Amino acid sequence: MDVIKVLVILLSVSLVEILGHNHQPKDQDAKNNWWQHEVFYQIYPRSFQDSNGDGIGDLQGITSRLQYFKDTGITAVWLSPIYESPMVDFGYDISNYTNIQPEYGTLEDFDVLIAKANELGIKVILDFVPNHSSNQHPWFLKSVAREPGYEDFYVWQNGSLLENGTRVPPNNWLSVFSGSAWEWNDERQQFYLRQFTFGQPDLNYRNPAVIQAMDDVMLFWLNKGIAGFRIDAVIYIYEDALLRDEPLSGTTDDPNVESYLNHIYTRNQPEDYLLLQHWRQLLDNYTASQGGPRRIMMTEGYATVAQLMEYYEDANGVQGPEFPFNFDFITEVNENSTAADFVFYIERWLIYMPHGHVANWVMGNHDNPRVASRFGVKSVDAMNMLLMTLPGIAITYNGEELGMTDYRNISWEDTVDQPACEAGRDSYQTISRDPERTPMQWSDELNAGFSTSNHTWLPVNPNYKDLNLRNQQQARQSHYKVYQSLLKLRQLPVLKNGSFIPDVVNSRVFAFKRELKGEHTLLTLLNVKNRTEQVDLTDFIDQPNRLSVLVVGVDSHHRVGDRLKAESIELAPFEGLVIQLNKRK
Ligand SMILES: *[C@@H]1O[C@H](CO)[C@@H](O)[C@H](O)[C@H]1NC(C)=O
Ligand SMILES: *[C@@H]1O[C@H](CO)[C@@H](O)[C@H](O)[C@H]1NC(C)=O
Ligand SMILES: *[C@@H]1O[C@H](CO)[C@@H](O)[C@H](O)[C@H]1NC(C)=O
Ligand SMILES: *[C@@H]1O[C@H](CO)[C@@H](O)[C@H](O)[C@H]1NC(C)=O
Ligand SMILES: *[C@@H]1O[C@H](CO)[C@@H](O)[C@H](O)[C@H]1NC(C)=O
Ligand SMILES: *[C@@H]1O[C@H](CO)[C@@H](O)[C@H](O)[C@H]1NC(C)=O
Ligand SMILES: *[C@@H]1O[C@H](CO)[C@@H](O)[C@H](O)[C@H]1NC(C)=O
Ligand SMILES: *[C@@H]1O[C@H](CO)[C@@H](O)[C@H](O)[C@H]1NC(C)=O
Ligand SMILES: *[C@@H]1O[C@H](CO)[C@@H](O)[C@H](O)[C@H]1NC(C)=O
Ligand SMILES: CC(=O)N[C@H]1CO[C@H](CO)[C@@H](O)[C@@H]1O
Repeated sequence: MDVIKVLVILLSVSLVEILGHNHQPKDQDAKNNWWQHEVFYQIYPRSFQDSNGDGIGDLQGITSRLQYFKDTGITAVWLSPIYESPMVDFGYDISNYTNIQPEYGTLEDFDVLIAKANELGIKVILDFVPNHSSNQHPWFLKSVAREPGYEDFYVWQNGSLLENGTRVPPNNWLSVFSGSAWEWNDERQQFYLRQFTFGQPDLNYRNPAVIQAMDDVMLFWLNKGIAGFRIDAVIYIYEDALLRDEPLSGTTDDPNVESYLNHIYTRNQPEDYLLLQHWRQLLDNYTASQGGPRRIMMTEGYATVAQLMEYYEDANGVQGPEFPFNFDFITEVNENSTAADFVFYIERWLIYMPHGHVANWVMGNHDNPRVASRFGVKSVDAMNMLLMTLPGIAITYNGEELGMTDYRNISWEDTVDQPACEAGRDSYQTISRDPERTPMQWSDELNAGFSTSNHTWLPVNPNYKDLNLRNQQQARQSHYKVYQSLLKLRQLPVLKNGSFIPDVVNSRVFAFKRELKGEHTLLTLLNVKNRTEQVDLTDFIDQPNRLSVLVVGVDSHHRVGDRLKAESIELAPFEGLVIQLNKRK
C-alpha cells in the first residue's frame, strides 16, 4: 500500500482515539507538509541493535526494530552515517559514498530496511557528509596521483619554501582538532586542506566535477527510496577562494587551538548557502519528477542565530534546507538556566525565523551529553514535554525516550572516540563522546539486549539492569510511556498548528499555551529548579476555565485526568505538566 495512505490511516486512527471524531487531513497536505510537525528520531547505527553478534550495531538490527518505532508513534528516523569508512571518526570519514560499511551490512540489507520501513509508514533520512572524504577514498588517491579529471577534486596548494628549506603552508588556517589545517603530501609535493584530521581531506566544491559527483551520490540514495538528507557540518564546506589569513581572535595565546583565530574565511562562507540552495533544487526536482512525499533536507551547523536563519532562506528569499538544526537546548540552556532563559531562547528562534518556515528543536545528539546528564535525571519527562509541545519539529536522539544517561566511567582502554584518544589518558574523560554513544538499552538481558557478543564496541551502561525499554513498557508509569503519550498528543491540531504564547511565571517556572480556534487550548508548565512551587496562573489563563491534566511525569503527585485550579498549582522539583483548558459553556 502507498506510504501516504498508510500514514493517513494511522493519523486518522489516532485522532479518532484522542478526539472522538474524525479530522481527515487532505492527501496533498499530508504529502507536502509531512515533515512540518514530524518527530525525527536519530539512530546511531553502531549502538542501536547488533544482529550478527559482533558487538556492533547494523542495518539488519535496525530493520528488526522498525516495529518499535511504529509502536512508539515515530514515523521518521535519521541514520548517522552507514557508508563505507575506515572509521577513524566512526563513519564521518567516508571512503565510498555509495556503499555500506561492511560491519553494518550490504546495499541489499539497506533495500530491505527501506522496504520494511515503507510498509510500516516510516520515512528514512540519511546523513550526508560533504565536508570531506576519507584519504582512502579513490578520488583522493587519484587526486594525489594527478589522474586526469581528479587533479582538482581536493584543495591543493604549494605553500612556500623558506631559504633554510622549511616548507610552510599557504596560510594560517587551523584544524578544528589542532594545528595547521594544511597537510603536506610527499607524493604530490603539495599541501592539501583538511579541517579535521589528516585522514579527512576537504573536497574542492569550486570544481564543478565535484558538485556533479555529489549530486550523483544524492540521486543514488534517493533512488533507493529515502525521504531526504541530514547534511553534516555545512558551515565548513567552502573556504575563502583567496586563501586569506584569518585574524587572531585574541581569546587565547595558544597558536595550535582552533579558537586562536576568528574563522571569517573558513566558516559560513556565502558559497555554502548557494550549494545548499542547489541541493534543495535537486530535491525539489526529484519530488516533482518522481512524485511521492517531499524529499527534504535538514542541516547541521553550530553558528549564530542570524547565520542559521539564512539557511532557511537568503535575503532574496531563495530557499535552502527545510530547516537548519536548532541546537539552543544543547548550547544555550543547561541545568543552571532560569525559566526566563528557556523562554528567551525559544522566543529568539521564533522571532528570528523568516515567515513561512517551521521551527525545530533538537534535544540531544551523538556529539553532546544526554538530557538526563545535562539537566539531571529528574528533568527527563519535563524536557520531553517541552520538546513535544513546542510548535514545529522535534528531534530525539535514540535512548532519550527512556531517559538513558551518559556512561562517563568508560576506561581509557575502552575509549574509542577520536578526539578523546587524542586528548590523552589524563583528560579524555571530560571531552569524550563515547558516554552518550553506549548501546541502546532494550532489556535486562546480556548487553541490554543490544548484542549477544562477549564484547561490545563500547561498554553497555551498567544501569541497564533497571533502565531499559522492557522494564519501562511493563511499568505502570515510565519515561517511555510519557514519551509515547506525548507523541500521541502531537496528533492534535492545536499542537500541529496552534499559536504559541509563553509566560515566565517566576525565575523557576514557565508556561506556554498553544491555542487554535475551535480546539481546546493546551498548556505546558515546567519547573526547572529543585524546589517545590505553588503557582498562580489566573493572569495567564482566560477565566473561567477548567483545567485537566493530560500528561504527568513519572514522579508526579498529579494524575492524568485530575482537575486543577488555576490559582494554585503545585509543581514538584523539575516537574512538568501538560494541561488542557476546557472552556465552560
Ligand atoms: C563503491 O561502492 C559501489 C557499490 O555501490 C561499487 O560499485 C563501487 O565500485 C565502489 N567504488 C569504489 C571506487 O570502490
Ligand atoms: C607549484 O609548484 C610546482 C613545482 O614546483 C610548480 O610547477 C607550480 O607552478 C607551482 N604552482 C603554483 C600555483 O605556484
Ligand atoms: C627555518 O626558518 C623558520 C622561520 O624562521 C623556522 O621557524 C624554522 O625552525 C627553520 N627551520 C630549520 C630547519 O632551521
Ligand atoms: C531543477 O530543474 C530545473 C528546471 O527543470 C533546472 O533548470 C535545474 O537545473 C534543476 N536543478 C537541479 C539541481 O537539478
Ligand atoms: C551549574 O552551576 C554549578 C554551581 O555553580 C557549577 O558547578 C556547574 O558547572 C554549572 N553547570 C553548567 C552546565 O554550567
Ligand atoms: C568505574 O569503573 C571502575 C573500573 O571498572 C569500577 O571499579 C568503578 O566502580 C566504576 N565506578 C562507577 C561510579 O561506576
Ligand atoms: C564468550 O565467553 C564465554 C565464557 O567466557 C566463552 O565460553 C565463549 O566462547 C565466548 N564466546 C565468544 C563468541 O567469544
Ligand atoms: C495551519 O495549517 C494551515 C494548513 O496547513 C496553514 O496554511 C497555516 O499556515 C497553519 N497555521 C499555523 C499557525 O501554522
Ligand atoms: C535537589 O534537592 C535535594 C534535597 O535537597 C537533593 O537531595 C538533590 O541532590 C537535589 N538535586 C539536584 C539535582 O540538585
Ligand atoms: C560539524 C562537524 O563536526 N561535522 C563533521 C565533519 O567532520 C568531522 C570529522 O569527521 C566530524 O567529526 C564532524 O561530525
